Amino acid sequence: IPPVSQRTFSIIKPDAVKNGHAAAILAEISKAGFKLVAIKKIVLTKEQAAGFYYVHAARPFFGELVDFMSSGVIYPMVLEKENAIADLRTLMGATDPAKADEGTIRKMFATSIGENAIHGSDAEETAAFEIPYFFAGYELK
Ligand code: DGI
Repeated sequence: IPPVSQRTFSIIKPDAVKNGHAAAILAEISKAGFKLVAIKKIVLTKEQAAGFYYVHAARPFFGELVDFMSSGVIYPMVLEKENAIADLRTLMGATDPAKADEGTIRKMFATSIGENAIHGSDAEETAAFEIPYFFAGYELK
């Protein structure tokens, strides 16, 4: 039975870019067996960041999250491998870097619970919203 490949969506967040960790994070992702399907470099407006994180709109940290995600350059990307969604979550580590396992991207590169270096889709439905939020079909060959 051939492996079934799956796509997930990820972002290298502004703290990681500012701290010079973008290339090292891409290297960890590559080492873990992900194919880089698409990547771009952008700065989000507050409106674009709020739209991306609309599921968190009622949370007390929403304002901080939107300000942070629109505070600088990010690298949105689409990654592909077998079991990509769950495997990227494992590679990322816990939301709070203080609770993240050794060897995870957040343990190595995150700043705090709010500024935690990397985003990864948490389910197939989430990836199905997040990928087209940032990429058109012609960018996903
Ligand atoms: O899927 P995750 O990114 O691991 O975590 P999540 O979906 O629960 O939350 C989305 C983002 O919101 C998270 O990466 C950082 C931010 N966040 C979550 N909990 C807190 C938070 N930010 C602050 N300042 N405080 C929190 O408790």
